[in-house]
Amino acid sequence: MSVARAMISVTLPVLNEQTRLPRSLPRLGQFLRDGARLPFEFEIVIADNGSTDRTQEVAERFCRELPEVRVVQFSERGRGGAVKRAWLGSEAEVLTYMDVDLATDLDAFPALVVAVASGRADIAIGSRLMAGSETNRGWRRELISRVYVRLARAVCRLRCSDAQCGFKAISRFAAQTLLPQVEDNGWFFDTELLVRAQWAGWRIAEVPVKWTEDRDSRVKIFRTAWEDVRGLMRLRRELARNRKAEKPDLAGPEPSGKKMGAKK
Ligand SMILES: Nc1nc2c(ncn2[C@@H]2O[C@H](COP(=O)(O)OP(=O)(O)O)[C@@H](O)[C@H]2O)c(=O)[nH]1
Ligand SMILES: [Mg+2]
Repeated sequence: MSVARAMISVTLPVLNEQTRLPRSLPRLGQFLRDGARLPFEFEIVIADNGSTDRTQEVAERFCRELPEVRVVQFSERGRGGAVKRAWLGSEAEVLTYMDVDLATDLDAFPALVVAVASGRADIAIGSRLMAGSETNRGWRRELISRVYVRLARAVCRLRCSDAQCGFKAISRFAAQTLLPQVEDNGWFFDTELLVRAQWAGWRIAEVPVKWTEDRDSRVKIFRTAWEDVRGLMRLRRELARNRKAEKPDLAGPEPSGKKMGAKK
């Protein structure tokens, strides 16, 4: 396989995004074609589960007009489930997703992809809470985000500085191994993916991002926080059971170290 033909996939999970999708998708397409300076082909996958507005119509129009755009549609709600479905259905070597509001500045995207494509990491995540990040958001979400990540670190031994930023990349091999183990299909999906990846020894790289809050949000903050806490406790119990049984946490990766585009 030649480097020039390697493919990255960018999933845009969407729920009732008839307004934000037409603003963001052309910008993203332009960036991937001209701005990103990545030597890879790309596809954009719009993953829509459960929209009740005109999102489907908008997505299908983009799909007809732009050859690099695909749409996947299904009924169960949840951002995690949408990302999982889109990633498992893609042939690309590097699978990424980002929120459709483009709250994370696209400037960080090449670093995210290169971390995985080069073989340096199996997963790369945008972080709003590490040195070099710039975050512009209200105090309430800032506080919740900081408290949550501390909790995840204490309860589940997470070592990342930010779990929930909607800006992530994963190798196809890691995705195919890890995704079937991830039970959550909602907002906790991201944390569960990272926790399971760390338990099993996959390598995670963090990339600092510029992040600007878009106040148009699908998140129901208290319900989501409660579901996140329940998710952490579920993983905690699993960790305790595994320790008691003296099992290795989960099957880890075969160290591949293979770079994307390397000859097979
Ligand atoms: N496919 C899908 N996408 C969702 C769902 N819920 C939220 N999203 C998408 O997830 C992304 C982040 O949502 P947003 O409301 O901006 O979250 P916030 O930035 O954390 O407030 C957006 O692209 C949403 O359209 C869902 O149930 N299914
Ligand atoms: Mg948002």
